[in-house]
Amino acid sequence: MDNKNCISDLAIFTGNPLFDEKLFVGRPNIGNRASFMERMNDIFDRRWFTNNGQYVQEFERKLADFIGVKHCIAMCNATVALEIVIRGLGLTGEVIVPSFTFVATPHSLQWQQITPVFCDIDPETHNLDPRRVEELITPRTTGIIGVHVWGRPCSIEALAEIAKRRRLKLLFDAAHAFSCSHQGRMIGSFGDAEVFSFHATKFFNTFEGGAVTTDNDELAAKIRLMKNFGFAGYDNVDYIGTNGKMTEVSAAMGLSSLEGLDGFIDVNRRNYQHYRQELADIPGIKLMHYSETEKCNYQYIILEIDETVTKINRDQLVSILHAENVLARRYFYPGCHQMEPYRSHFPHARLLLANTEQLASRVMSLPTGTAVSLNDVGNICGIIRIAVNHGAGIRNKLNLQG
Ligand code: T4K
Repeated sequence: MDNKNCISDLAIFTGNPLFDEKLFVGRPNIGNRASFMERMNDIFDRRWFTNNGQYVQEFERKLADFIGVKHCIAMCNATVALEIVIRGLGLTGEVIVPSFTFVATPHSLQWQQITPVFCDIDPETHNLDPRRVEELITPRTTGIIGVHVWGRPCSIEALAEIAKRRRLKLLFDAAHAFSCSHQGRMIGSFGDAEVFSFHATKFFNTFEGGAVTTDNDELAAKIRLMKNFGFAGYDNVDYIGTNGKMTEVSAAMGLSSLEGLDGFIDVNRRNYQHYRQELADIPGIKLMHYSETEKCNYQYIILEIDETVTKINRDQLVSILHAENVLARRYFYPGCHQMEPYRSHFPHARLLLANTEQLASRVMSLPTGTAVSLNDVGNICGIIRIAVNHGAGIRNKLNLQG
């Protein structure tokens, strides 16, 4: 379908949004509704709601098989999963992380008095730059957390080589990367462990939820205890623990999402390809590329705006889209190092994070998923095309800050 000319300049910037309903980044996908309702009835009938119930166990088995890993431990969310695996791995002192990530990544360290040391990214991949990682290692460093930003794998081999040589633990925050592969092997099977998020805004969700995957038997056993207060049987606590358990309702949603997985990815891929086609010839707008040889979930539609070409900057474009009910987002803005407590702890961090700062000022995310149609994609691209064509003129018309 060719929507390139489907909206005219006159259709937008009228004061009345082009879209009647708001189009969100992060609108949840809903898997097999009927099977979810069946499982819900079963949960009520059996009155077993949490604490390692049968749906959690089934969900864990299915995920471990899907990823090809020995252990999958389902959790209440990825943030708690990160906190637990960080503790399970025995990380202390300093851990190297990107600043270009969701703030949960450094918070999961800081929460337990471990210092996140922010490392710059490669501007092409948006992921940790291994050369910069090496420079930040000190005698206090105990680990590296790579984030597979947008579901695109980090430089896994380079990070693994550094971690091995410098005797550091290697953990991956795979919150964005469920159902993605690296060199034919599923994300979730690399490093000492990986952590997924199944938050409602992820293309694959369990309402709230997360999981740790690992091939390390000892670590898996420890994490299982830690997510259940450290209980190793009735009346017997072996470790300090917390409550990281996934509920049966979330697991039921996860099983229904698994049934819908291929459909979600098909829709995401279709939307992505349509965005690519529609945006291809707009100067200064670069759509982030997904590998054609690996498995991808296509859940993020990421644009980089080169304002020296577009004559309109990222924030102005986001405002224009918002005025038309397209709720584009600035992820990850302004970069974790600019958020508290990190801004106060490391006031000069930005001097070492030039690529992060630059990317955070030019990246935006557009709506996709099953709530977004091809026609919507065409119209969103139409708004972007017109905004870029008009450049500064539109700035005046909308009375936007110059
Ligand atoms: N590591 C990384 C790299 C991550 O990206 C994340 C989470 C984590 C770790 C931690 O994972 P979890 O502990 O959350 O499992 C959202 C999510 O809350 C967060 O899970 C996600 N990353 C992050 C990138 O995005 P916000 O602050 O953008 O959420 P919010 O409430 O603004 O929602 C985004 C949009 O989604 C809204 O405009 C509306 C739409 N929405 C949201 C919800 C919850 C819906 O349409 N329906 C919904 O139910 O953080």
